[in-house]
Amino acid sequence: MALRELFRPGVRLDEDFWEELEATLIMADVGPYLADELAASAREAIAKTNLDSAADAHGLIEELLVGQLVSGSSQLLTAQPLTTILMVGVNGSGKTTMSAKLAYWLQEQGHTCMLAAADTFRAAAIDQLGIWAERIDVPMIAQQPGSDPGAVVFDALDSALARNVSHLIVDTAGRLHTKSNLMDELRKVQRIVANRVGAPAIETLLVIDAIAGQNVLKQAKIFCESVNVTGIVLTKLDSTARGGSVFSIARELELPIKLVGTGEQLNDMDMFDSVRFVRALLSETVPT
Ligand SMILES: Nc1nc2c(ncn2[C@@H]2O[C@H](COP(=O)(O)OP(=O)(O)OP(=O)(O)O)[C@@H](O)[C@H]2O)c(=O)[nH]1
Ligand SMILES: [Mg+2]
Repeated sequence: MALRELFRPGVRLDEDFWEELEATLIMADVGPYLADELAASAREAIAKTNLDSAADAHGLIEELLVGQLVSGSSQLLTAQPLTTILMVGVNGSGKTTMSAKLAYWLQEQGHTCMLAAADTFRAAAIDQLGIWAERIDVPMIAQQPGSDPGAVVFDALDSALARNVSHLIVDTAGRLHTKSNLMDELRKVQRIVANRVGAPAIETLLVIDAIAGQNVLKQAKIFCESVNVTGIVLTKLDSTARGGSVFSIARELELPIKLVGTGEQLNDMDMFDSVRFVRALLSETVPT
């Protein structure tokens, strides 16, 4: 059942309602523990009112869900003279695509960007970013496949500062959180940027695929333990009705969600808006 149906006119706030709310949240991938907690706290909040119809309680329950989601500001960092944005995450989560979308969006906002191809594992990865860079007319700094990502970033910082661009977006290789040597490499990249422009000028975005659901929490935690993650990017929201996993991730990690990806095209990106996100989740038809 979609949550929207739950709030249809005539539904009373009885035992069945609370059970259905919890079940529906679980189906939206909020996670059983959090679904139980959310339903219980909504019930408690509603008990303090004299509301007795689901339709009347809709707004309050929506507010409560939004409250659980918001952790810190969703605004992207702005630093002077240069903001460096590192895209990190497991393989295939959408880092390269989001790097391009973000550069495109920032340019539209009047900023100037540069891309750094720090995924040096595969020649195809450099080419993939290169094609985007050409399409959006953003300069890209790259080296040979197999070169040190730290060296690429070092070069890119030089170029970005010399050319006076406002944002350097660094696309890193997908890596499993269990590979400690690769996590060390990421730490090194972060250190190189920090040495050059200072740690507060780095936005490190953990890119998470919404389709992966609840499983990503563990990997997200390890990324956060390894590097200083400053925000979450949730991709592929167009492919799933189960974006609810973001509730538990945002809460557990105490990180703001900053951007969402909603498709494969350049325009398929939004700044995260918690109210809109919850509304979409509430109106989603979840398969039963
Ligand atoms: N539907 C949908 N597809 C997306 C979205 N973002 C990325 N993709 C697709 O997901 C696939 C992987 O995207 P990439 O950007 O290459 O992911 P990546 O994290 O850079 O992958 P690796 O570099 O291999 O770790 C591509 O086919 C993208 O077109 C999204 O928001 N929605
Ligand atoms: Mg990539």
